[in-house]
Amino acid sequence: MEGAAQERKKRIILIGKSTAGKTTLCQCINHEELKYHKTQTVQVINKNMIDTPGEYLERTGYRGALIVTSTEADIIVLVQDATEAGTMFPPMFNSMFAKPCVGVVTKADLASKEQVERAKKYLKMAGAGSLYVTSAVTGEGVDELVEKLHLM
Ligand SMILES: Nc1nc2c(ncn2[C@@H]2O[C@H](COP(=O)(O)OP(=O)(O)OP(=O)(O)O)[C@@H](O)[C@H]2O)c(=O)[nH]1
Ligand SMILES: [Mg+2]
Repeated sequence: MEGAAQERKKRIILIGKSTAGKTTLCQCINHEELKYHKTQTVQVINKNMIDTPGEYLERTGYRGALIVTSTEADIIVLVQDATEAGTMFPPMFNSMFAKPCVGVVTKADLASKEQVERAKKYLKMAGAGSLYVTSAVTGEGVDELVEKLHLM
């Protein structure tokens, strides 16, 4: 896509704690090799995905940076690792942004049904509307996410 069509593509911002799987999800969406590297700073990927470091969520002092960075996005994507007991998202976290907010559960390949349900519950409490259950390893749920969020 070029020009105007490119500009019409939605832009998402991925928010979630460290190792939640934000960068890996971007790699999977882009059909890249899954390669672990810690995200140190905000990265715009493929012009339509804003990848953030987990610290932006984990450290309350970074909340301002998160809000400012999110102004560049159309949709807020909250990323929750299914294998993680607990969440960094406070209740109604979505209200910080005043933008549509969706939830993505990652690492479904490693998780039990109960763990996936728990992750969905955390995302709902955080204020996510639509929920997507994904695995970057098996590709589960990723095409649906790309299609529904108009990422390609
Ligand atoms: N099995 C499995 N592993 C995953 C999946 N997604 C991510 N991982 C692994 O989880 C680890 C952390 O993933 P990242 O994508 O780097 O996490 P991140 O959210 O970008 O973390 P920060 O950059 O620190 O904020 C890596 O070792 C990934 O390989 C998944 O769907 N399945
Ligand atoms: Mg990362």
